[in-house]
Amino acid sequence: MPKRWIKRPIGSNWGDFGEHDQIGRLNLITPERRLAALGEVQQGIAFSLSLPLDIPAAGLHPPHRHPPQLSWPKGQNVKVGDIFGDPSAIDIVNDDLVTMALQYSTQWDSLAHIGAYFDANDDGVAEPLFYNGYAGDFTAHGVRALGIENVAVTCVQGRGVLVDLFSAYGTSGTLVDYDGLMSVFEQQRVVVSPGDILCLYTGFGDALMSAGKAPLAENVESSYSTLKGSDARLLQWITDSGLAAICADNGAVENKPEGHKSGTAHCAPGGTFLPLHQHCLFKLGIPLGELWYFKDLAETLRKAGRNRFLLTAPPLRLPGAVGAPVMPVGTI
Ligand code: UVW
Repeated sequence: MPKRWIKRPIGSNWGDFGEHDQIGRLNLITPERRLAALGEVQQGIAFSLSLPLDIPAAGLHPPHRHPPQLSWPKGQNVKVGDIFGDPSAIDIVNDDLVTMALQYSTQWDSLAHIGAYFDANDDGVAEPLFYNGYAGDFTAHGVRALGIENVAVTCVQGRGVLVDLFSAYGTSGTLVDYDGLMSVFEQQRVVVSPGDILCLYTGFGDALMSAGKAPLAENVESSYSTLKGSDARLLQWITDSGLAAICADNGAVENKPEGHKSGTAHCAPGGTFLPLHQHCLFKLGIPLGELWYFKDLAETLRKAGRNRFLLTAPPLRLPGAVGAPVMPVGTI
């Protein structure tokens, strides 16, 4: 079989975890690091870090990302006797069906979510590629490589490190660059080690939860902090830190470009709209979690003067999907 690439993107780790690797930096969550993460459990208290999957309400996503719609194709409270054949049976059954955009609410982006045009075979023509040089090939059953099932079987269980950007930046709409993140690390005595999962509590998840089913007010999203994806020092720190994954309670971890909703946005230097997505998903194989919910965990950790916990967050093991809902659990 010919090699998928002979030239890799500058700053990428393609091939470092093996020619056929499909889980990227999740490889860094070793048994030893998982055991260390278990050592963070001191009180036996568990927190759901998921929004209800029908939140956010309308207004955040483009129309193709639609909320869950439940239906009951066989009807409701169906007599089992009508299916199995003996009408004297007392049993009643309900089954349901859901259609939803897999990246509507609390989710992981797989490494097949964002790719880039890159000339990996060095023939002078850029081809559309994803992490480790995989092509975005689809079959009738979904994407051929890098699907979310690869993330699911790792179990995504390791040490979560929560950074409380909400305490630091509130609703000032700060774009957090390298210096901004490091100053919060210093204030909150945050240390990120290889294999850790960085969890960014911005407060936007709380706003979504409070809004419930009401449409979001116009500028709510931009009043919470996000990482400044175009900051080269921040991206270099992500490379150097060895973190395994990043998740946030906002819609994209990094800032989306102005005008993205109206289709009038301009891309950042380097030709990308989402530099942090490029850096993490495409170059380094770092999955991104979005629209998580950290309020209760964050308040408890803050009171206890802690920021580390055991995180267990496997996405749905849905073969061929490029993203999937997740029900993350934080245990302290
Ligand atoms: C895009 O909006 C393109 O991606 P994400 O949902 O990961 O922010």
